[in-house]
Amino acid sequence: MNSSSTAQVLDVEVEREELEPRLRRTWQSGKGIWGALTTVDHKIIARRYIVTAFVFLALGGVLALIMRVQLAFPEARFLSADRYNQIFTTHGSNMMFLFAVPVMEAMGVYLVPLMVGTRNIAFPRLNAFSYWIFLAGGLVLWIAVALDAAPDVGWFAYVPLSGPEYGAGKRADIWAQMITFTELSALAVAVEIVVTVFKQRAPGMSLDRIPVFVWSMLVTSFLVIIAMPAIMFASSSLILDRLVGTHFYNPAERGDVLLWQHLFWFFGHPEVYIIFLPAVGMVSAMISPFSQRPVFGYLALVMALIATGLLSFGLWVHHMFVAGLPPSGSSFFTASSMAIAIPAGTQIFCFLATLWSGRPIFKTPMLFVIGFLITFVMGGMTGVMVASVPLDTQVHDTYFVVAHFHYVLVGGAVFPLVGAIYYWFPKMTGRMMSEKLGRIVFGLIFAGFHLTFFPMHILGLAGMPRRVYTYPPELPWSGMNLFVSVSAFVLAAGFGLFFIDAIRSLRSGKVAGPNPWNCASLEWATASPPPPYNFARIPVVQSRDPLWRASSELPVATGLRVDRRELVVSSVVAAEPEARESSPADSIWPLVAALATTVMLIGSMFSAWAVVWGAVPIAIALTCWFWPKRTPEDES
Ligand code: HEM
Ligand SMILES: [Cu+2]
Repeated sequence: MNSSSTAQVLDVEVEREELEPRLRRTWQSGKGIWGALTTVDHKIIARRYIVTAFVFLALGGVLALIMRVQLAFPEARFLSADRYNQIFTTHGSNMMFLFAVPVMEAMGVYLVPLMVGTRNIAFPRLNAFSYWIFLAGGLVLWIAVALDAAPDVGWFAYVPLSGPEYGAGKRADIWAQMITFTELSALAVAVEIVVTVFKQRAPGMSLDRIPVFVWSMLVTSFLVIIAMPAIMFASSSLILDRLVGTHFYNPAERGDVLLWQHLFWFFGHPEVYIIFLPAVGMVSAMISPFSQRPVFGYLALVMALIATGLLSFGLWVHHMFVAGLPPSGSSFFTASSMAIAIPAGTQIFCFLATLWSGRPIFKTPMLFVIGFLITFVMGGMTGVMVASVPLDTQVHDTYFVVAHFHYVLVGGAVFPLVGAIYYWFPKMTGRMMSEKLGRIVFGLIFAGFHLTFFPMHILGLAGMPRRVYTYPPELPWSGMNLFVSVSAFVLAAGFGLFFIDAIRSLRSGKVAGPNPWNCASLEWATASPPPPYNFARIPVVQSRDPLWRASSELPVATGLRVDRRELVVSSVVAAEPEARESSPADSIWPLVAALATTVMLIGSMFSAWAVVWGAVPIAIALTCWFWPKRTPEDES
């Protein structure tokens, strides 16, 4: 990045008070709009990702409220059947693909480099690219909503409904291409996180000293890498069926409808762990400082994360119990679905043991941890219930299932996430959120959630099917539906207050020091918010809880250049420093490449030739992106 590479300046050569200003000059992103478009700082990109994902949460929440208004009374005419189909499809797809997965990845993009003590994420330009692609995918879906052309095929878009025979217009193509956008961006982030964790850890952070949150992001990233190609293949082959007349899913031409379900759920079940495992990591991070002890059972937790990851690929067929399976298949997938309760239970016991043997302080993040424990266990129980074929046959496609998966998704991931925002907000912004409002937010969200979703179990057992836009007054469902709808507004009020608190605290929150909660992991060893170079000197790790164990000051490593962006590359297992590597400078090409990719992907909904002609600008952008910079890459 610097042309005068002959005259190296190492950090040991500059005066103490000169070090930080010089590092800042080297690492700071540009000013103004140009700086914003070219930055490769993982913190800036992650903040964008998080804010965008929360905007999608709010939009998806508005859709949920609209559905609940429609369902409050029998035979309501607030929405047409067609609009209702678009809305529940967009709600589900948006929540899964534009909110839950990206927000978890984004927390990883922000926190993993800080937690492992490095100066930027691996492949920072790819990181910039992934954000732009994600944004484009989100815009595609929401513009379709505004144009009354949103997908109406459900979040799992089963064929033949989504195929060329029944799915008219471009609705299913929009769904399929939104998948391609978001999975592309998720895959990019997963690769960055794996490489950051394996090769950029601070000296001394051997595998058994990695924070549990970092482990959880590592396992999640592997799940993404293994699961997402299945859905990208599914969505692309669906477009091929629709656009150029292939027959992947057309039984009349020897295609296979069930192939769709297998491909979708081979991705779709691990997907819920892609959302849940980072949440386990967040809970592990939060529960330790607020119990004033290291988390109980580090090894058990890490093993449980890995076991959950592996098992999650062996149970996708439980989503297809009513599709007609051979009995041996049903038994196998019932058993494996129930088996995953073992690692999940292990995690819960570790958390309970941490609480039991610690001295808990009930600050807002901790309240959400408690909310998570209660709610997730309830969702897990109904999960074990629907893993059994006879029961699932009864409740399949009823509101019992809607209740079950919101318990695990909201209880298992959104509660920890909101707690995590309260917890890491001071690190990300330098200011605390309000403890007083935090308690009200928790109360509204927790009570609102259970009042909304618990009755759905009963509605489901009483036979109310999911994905219906209305129901006749003779059926015994109306009172309960009204109750659910009113409760949904309590829940929404909780989220509204949460947003207000976050925006208000940005400007007027209490100023937080570097480590306001007295935590042990490395992200708290630097300023809040962290400077562009993260750490003035790279910390050296000697234990699992570096900030609690270090006697006086954290030991540091030196020897990196300050006149160009450099970071330490370390060995996979022991994290011994191996080399210095230059870290890429800011660049506009990731944005240009993302725009070119967007044009190609949108064009390919209309003509297969878009892939051919669209490849040209992408190739040009990538060539400029990777143009050699004539700096020696690595120095040992
Ligand atoms: C904020 C409160 C929420 C409310 C009130 C709510 C409400 C609903 C309702 C009523 C349905 C069923 C629609 C139908 O079957 O006719 C539904 C479906 C769904 N929701 Fe939510 N939801 C909320 C949050 C979330 C979150 C946070 C997620 C994911 C992280 C999520 C994921 C889904 C999915 C995947 C579906 C299935 C869509 C489909 O059937 O294709 N929801 N939601
Ligand atoms: Cu599943």
